[in-house]
Amino acid sequence: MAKKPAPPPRPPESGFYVGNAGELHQTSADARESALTTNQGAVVSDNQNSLRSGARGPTLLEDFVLREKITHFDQERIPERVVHARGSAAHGYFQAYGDLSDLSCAAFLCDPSIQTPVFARFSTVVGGAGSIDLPRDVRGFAVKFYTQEGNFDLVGNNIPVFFIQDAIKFPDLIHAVKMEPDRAYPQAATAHDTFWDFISLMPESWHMILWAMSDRAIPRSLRMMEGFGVNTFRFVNAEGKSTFVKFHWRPRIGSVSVLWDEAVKICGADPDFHRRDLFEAIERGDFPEWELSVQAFDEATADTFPFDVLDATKLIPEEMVPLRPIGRMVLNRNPDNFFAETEQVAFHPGNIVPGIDFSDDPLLQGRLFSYLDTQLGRLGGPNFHQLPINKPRCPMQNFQRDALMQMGVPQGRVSYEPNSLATGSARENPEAGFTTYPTTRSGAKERVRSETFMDHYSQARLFYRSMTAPEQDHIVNAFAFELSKVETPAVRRRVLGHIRNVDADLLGRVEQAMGMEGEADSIPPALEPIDMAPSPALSLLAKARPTLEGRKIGVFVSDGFDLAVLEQLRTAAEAAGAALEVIGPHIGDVKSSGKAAVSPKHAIAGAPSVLFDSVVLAIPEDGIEALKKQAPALNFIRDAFAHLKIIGCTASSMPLLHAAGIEIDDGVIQLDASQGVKDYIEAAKQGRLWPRASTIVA
Ligand code: HDE
Repeated sequence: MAKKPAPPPRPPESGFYVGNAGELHQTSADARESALTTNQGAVVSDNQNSLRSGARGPTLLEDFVLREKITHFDQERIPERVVHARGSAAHGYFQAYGDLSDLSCAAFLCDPSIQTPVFARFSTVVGGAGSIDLPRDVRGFAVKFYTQEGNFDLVGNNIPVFFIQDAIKFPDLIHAVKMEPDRAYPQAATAHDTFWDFISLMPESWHMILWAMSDRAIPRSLRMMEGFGVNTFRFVNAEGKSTFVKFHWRPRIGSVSVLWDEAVKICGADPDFHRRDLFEAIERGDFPEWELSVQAFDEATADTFPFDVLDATKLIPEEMVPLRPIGRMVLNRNPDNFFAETEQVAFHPGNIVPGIDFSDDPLLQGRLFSYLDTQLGRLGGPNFHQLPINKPRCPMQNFQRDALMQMGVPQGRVSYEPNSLATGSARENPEAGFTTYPTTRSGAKERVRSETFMDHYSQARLFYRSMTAPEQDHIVNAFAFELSKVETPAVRRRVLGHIRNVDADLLGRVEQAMGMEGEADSIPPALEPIDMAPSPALSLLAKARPTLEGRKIGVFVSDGFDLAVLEQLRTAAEAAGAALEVIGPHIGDVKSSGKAAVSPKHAIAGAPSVLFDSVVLAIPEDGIEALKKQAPALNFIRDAFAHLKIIGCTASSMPLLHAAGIEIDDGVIQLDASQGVKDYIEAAKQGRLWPRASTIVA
């Protein structure tokens, strides 16, 4: 092919700087394959300057390159999700442990040799797409399984119950919790009048409220969250036998939460804390992993429970129906493009495959309408299933045609069924096709709530009483914090009235923390709550096991630090499954005592200790005086201590601890003592030093 003449040299007044970023423009027609083009395929000759009449003259309307580029940009945003707008996601796979055919005929659950691709999206509920990662909030935990029999979406949360019993209350709940419509604040926060006003008038929400005030609502990492299907589903086996199931996800590295004071500070230091954590863990090959279990029970067993399994404000204590592990999910690949995948993924609890079916839970029944409806508006029409992230990975064909953004080019003259003109075209299949489980329930058509849904407080009480002492303290503090932000005293008093129905001890503590002793309203419960046996499985702390897997250690060094200690620490931390990050007084290289240069990942001013699970101070003697005068360094230490963290410390760094006003305790481990690094790692595996909470309240 004849070569096009090279473009004229760019005039110096273009004014751009390429630096060492490589060639800015191509010079030969051979480069057509990688040439920058318009959406119509025309190669763009100049992506820096719009077409104008003379170097200083007006821009011309005929500049189709400019207009196409700007028009596309103007339309870049699509409506964000009305709830769960802020999310982070990853690809991976699910693999069954064995044969589940006694319960379900779903192929992906019955064959352990099948690796089913998945896409999991975690989200907050209350804030917008650009809001913070650590508000007090329930987290979405949605997984799309691209099974060989079609897509199955398990669209759950990190809390096993929900605020309301009937879908018709969902818009009210969400309007109440979101920013108030006249003032447009607070963004991503439950601590305001409209939320608590609504809650104070909705006794059914009280079990969920206890969870929302607990540590579950401020997880340390998306990788460390439990997940739940919340609604009761059915498994159906090949013989047509139905079993009710509740879905549970358990993270392999344990479930951990941050403290409220940490959450508040993390939101300032790194609003993308969870998103970054998930992305970076996957990039470094530390793949998040969850075990999927079910609680399986038949209808007769369900009838013996003192609550209704169709009521999504109730859980089934594991002590009553144990978890049966059925497989595991590993997330091992970050999305290539946030918008194309994380933003455009369309979950729908109605996406099920043979072997899985719905229950009559009225919340679930409403959800089955809502998700498809919301996708139509958000993704602009009924062809969103053709987007790569939503496409099933098994063969898919039918006679649905046309509509906005049709990306396929269907062939032939037939677009209906039955037909005799297109032999071999798609046909229904009564044997392999999805058949709905034939329930027989029927009744009068009426707007009514079942009597079996009327107990609103017993499980809230069960939850509170199943917590360890620190977890109970956090619930008390959370109530006091939230209600102190409520401006209307009558709402506060009404909320206290519900707390009375949950637990008298809790009421006393919250009233005292708020300075509102004796002010609780009297709210007669619809049904007198019962005392259930505590369920230790509900407590995160009670089931925590010592580990540093997936955790992050921040090591603060300055010039002249001991490289041997850093290397020992790194080896020990990595062997324990933790990531170690070096923090310097600045971002430029820091020199060890032997003059080895180390590049810190962070400068101290941008790396408060809230970003780490545990911290280490490795400051040489002559570095102390300067740091004693620096607030970021002192706050780094004070916060680590107040947040009950294990602090590793070289002997030379001790004066800095003293300068920060720290009283040495069992959670401060001297590293250069014999076995120091080993002792530090063992201590750090415990997470926090809870007894320290008696001397300092964060
Ligand atoms: Fe959702 N929910 N929801 N929800 N939900 C949505 O669908 C809805 C509920 C959950 O990462 C929306 O695509 C109703 C419970 C997750 O994309 C919308 C009701 C649970 C996600 C919707 C509920 C969830 C959503 C908004 C009351 C836990 C994010 C955007 C009956 C089991 C999925 C969208 C993602 C998203 C409706 C209650 C989980 C509006 C009507 C209970 C994880 O369709």
